[in-house]
Amino acid sequence: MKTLLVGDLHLKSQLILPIVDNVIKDNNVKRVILLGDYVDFPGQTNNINLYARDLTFLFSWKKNMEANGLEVINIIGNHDADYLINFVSQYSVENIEVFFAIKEQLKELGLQVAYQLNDFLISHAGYTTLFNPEPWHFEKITSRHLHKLEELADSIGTKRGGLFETGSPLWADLSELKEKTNLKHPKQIVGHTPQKNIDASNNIIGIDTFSLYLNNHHEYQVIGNGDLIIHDDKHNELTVISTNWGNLETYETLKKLIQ
Ligand SMILES: [Mn+2]
Repeated sequence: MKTLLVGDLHLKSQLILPIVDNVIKDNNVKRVILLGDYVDFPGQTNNINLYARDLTFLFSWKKNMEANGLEVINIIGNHDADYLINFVSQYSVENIEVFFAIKEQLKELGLQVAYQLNDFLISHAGYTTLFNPEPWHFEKITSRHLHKLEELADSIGTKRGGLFETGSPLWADLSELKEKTNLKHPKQIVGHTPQKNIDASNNIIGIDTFSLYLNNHHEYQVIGNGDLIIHDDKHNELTVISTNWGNLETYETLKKLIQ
């Protein structure tokens, strides 16, 4: 059975999931794992229409996939966790009523901290020596997990401006994860740290290839090439799939979406 893994979406579901749809069809994918950070977009913290439209699109996409017999796993990212624990950060949506509406929408998605895919441990940012997977990490997050989720959301490593030696599975920078990999889990696939492309030759694989940044002229630029990765459990094999992310159409559609 084939599983497709997709990096951080950051309110670009409407742009990325149609690309994902094609890859699913072409490769007979039966399970999709989204690696978290569904919300927040640099420079768009006041764009409540973007939040509303994109989360609605993501939610109906998931329902549609499930209706067609596919399994969709939603990993939680640090941006999503802030909403669940009522922490309004500098990159959260600014309108407080919208903040709570987004929190409810995220809860509806059914988020979890980690997923075990054969011998690959999947999470938003990865398990370093300071963190071990706990049973609740593999369950859908409910209100009784929020206290523990808060601990993960507060554990930020020095590479991301925190005080911890490394970040939690919501926060670890890819360099922290590579330097201090939890040796009980040598093979991990993560998002969270923007990558130019996916390099599947390492045991620690970063797949955040859809992230954008604002350049000096206040224009959005892609960082990565939109690579996706498929796991086939027949031979426990990974295959990198390239996409047409970052072409002219990407930028044109993006302009329309953020209006
Ligand atoms: Mn992140």
